[in-house]
Amino acid sequence: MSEQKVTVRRDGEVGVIEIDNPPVNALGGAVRKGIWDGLHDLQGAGVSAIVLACKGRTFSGGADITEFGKPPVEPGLSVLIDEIEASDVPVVAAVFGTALGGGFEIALGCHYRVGPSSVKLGLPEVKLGLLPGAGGTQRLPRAIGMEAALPPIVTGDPIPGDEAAKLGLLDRVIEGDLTEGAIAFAREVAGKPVRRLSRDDTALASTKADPIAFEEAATRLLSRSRGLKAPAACVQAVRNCLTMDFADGSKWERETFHDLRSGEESAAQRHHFFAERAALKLPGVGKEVQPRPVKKIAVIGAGTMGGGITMSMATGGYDVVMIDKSQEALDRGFGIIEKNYRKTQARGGFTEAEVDGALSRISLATELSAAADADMVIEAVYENLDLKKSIFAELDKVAKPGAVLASNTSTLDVDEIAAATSRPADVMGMHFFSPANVMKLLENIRGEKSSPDILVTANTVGKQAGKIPVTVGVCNGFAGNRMGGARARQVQRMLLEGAMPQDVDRVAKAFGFAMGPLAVNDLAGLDIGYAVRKERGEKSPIADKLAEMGRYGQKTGAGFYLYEGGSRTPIPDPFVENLIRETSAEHGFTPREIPEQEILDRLLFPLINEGAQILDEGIAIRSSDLDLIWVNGFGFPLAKGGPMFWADREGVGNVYERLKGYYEVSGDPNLEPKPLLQHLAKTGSSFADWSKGRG
Ligand code: 3H9
Repeated sequence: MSEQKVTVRRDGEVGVIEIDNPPVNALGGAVRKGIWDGLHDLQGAGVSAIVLACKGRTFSGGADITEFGKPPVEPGLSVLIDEIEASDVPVVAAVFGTALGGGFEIALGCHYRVGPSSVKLGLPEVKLGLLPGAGGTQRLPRAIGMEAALPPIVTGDPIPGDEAAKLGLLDRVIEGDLTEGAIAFAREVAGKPVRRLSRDDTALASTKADPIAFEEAATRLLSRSRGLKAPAACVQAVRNCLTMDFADGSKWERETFHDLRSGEESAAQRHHFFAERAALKLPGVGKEVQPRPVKKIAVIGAGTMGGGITMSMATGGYDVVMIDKSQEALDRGFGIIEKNYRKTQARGGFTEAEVDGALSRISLATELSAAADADMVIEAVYENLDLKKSIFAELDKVAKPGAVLASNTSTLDVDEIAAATSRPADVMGMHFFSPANVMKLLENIRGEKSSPDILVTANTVGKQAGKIPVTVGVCNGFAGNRMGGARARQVQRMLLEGAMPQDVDRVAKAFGFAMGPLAVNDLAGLDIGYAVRKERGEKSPIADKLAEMGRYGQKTGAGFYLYEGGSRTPIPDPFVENLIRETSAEHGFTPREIPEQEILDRLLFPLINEGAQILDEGIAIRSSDLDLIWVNGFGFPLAKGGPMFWADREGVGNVYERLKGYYEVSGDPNLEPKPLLQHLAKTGSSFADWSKGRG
């Protein structure tokens, strides 16, 4: 088996070990064994240098994540890398595409690295809730210094090839035939003494002499790490270079890697890695379905959503024409876009050239006819079915054949919108979340007649624009907001039963949400929810009363909480507490103190229960899609993986039993367990099991 994944050959005095393990040359057991054997065979044959090369589209995506949790297979990656580094003949890594995680660590164990300027070298383990576990935190600081090594290790963002060359990580930039170039390089370095990073502390000297700048950078990086364990472990691993030698630092790294790998946070983050990739697979849509080519996108509406969408698309490299009826609205919208870009630039999120480039790709127009040459149109006017239908009828006349016509509706029936055109197969929903230039989630809505290739196109465009696309079907609120609606009803019910807003929000925050649901309501504006309920004929006694009093939340200085002097800090308000008690009495409740566990359950179970129903109805394809939606669009803590993943870890049977208990005691129909939840509980199954094989 190892022969198939790794081949060994000679080119004169130079030995070549070549990995061939599609799709990303992950370093599974067979690959590691193949390299190990190849190294020893070539050393035994007396070669003067060795090139480590890879076939396919990329050098290596690192350790095989699918092997995690399975019994270890020798040789381990660290042992293999140490063995490569110990070689007396120089080993040259021929890197291209991406060298990530263990892939980069193996390249750091080699004595030289050569490759094109387009290569990306990175240690993204932190994004999987891990730290690099095969010497990366010890060798990278010894290669480029602790301060330069810290950000890529803590953020997981890769180092581009040209920067790697400047840092001395790439010993030669080779733009032509890489293997040939690497063999030629290997001939040049053959016979010269090798530099082993593990034994060279020179680059650590400046931080050892003065660690202040390092510590400041660490504090800055950790302030953005959402309290996750892995970034803090990454910092500590690098910091260990100050006090530990390579062997002890590596031991600490390896042990911490194993601790993190067996923890819940990493399990949740690995779940997300695979969920993001699964979400791009649509049932019945094979690999042969190609996206339509998209270069130019028209965005209709220069308001908050239109502006945010325009930014995302321009950042993604698309030419964007933003269309609005009034020049004034366009100028205002463009002004905000420019300000947002410059603000991000000032924080180091974009370079000046990137901002200039993005702004130069945006044009403005007051006529819908400006959408005529667009490959995709995204309508983002306010939520009104008649208005949207009239725009789509108009678009039908001006848009070129084959253009994807998408509505950024958050509630309306995409099929009705599609019916306003003569080409419903080209129509779908693309539901962005506010602020659209920041929020990662993109709920792509598959209309009844949407053709498969427009769904693939929307996924491709979404990814290119830095979004996490998830495809769902048409229903009221689609997946995310529909689950949120179920939770909102339960929150209001808990207030009627005796909980105060601060009680509910405290429990939500302790679970890991950045904000509690009532503080979120205040942020979004209580008038918004009120208007939606009115249109649907729904009621929410307490929220309705507050909205009717003009207490819209943060923007009016009062909602469920008070906000003093323009501050965003919610202050519990005795007036609201009284109002809640009165309303509770009006509805015949006897207030009680609700235990924190019950509050938490009743915050999470409605999401899970409604999620189960959404899956059962076929609105969402698989449970991991709902996790992506809630983590990336609704602030569900990443460390907990999402509501459906959390339910699986908690045990669907437990969730069902507790939910049933609350339902029986309260008689609240919103708490009645849905059939799929009951079915999984009764069969001892999980949402993940149920989702297997679905697309
Ligand atoms: C690590 O290295 C630990 C070490 O420090 C210590 C060890 C002791 N394993 O993303 P794509 C699959 S941890 C297994 O669509 P792209 C992926 O699921 C690892 N499978 O392609 C997908 O499968 P499917 C640190 C992997 O071209 C297919 O390959 N490394 C792995 O858009 C194609 O993937 C990382 O975190 C893997 N390591 O992007 C890097 N990687 O077709 C993770 C990918 O069934 N990988 N797959 O859906 C990536 O970032 C991207 O995959 C990469 C290619 C940039 C490489």
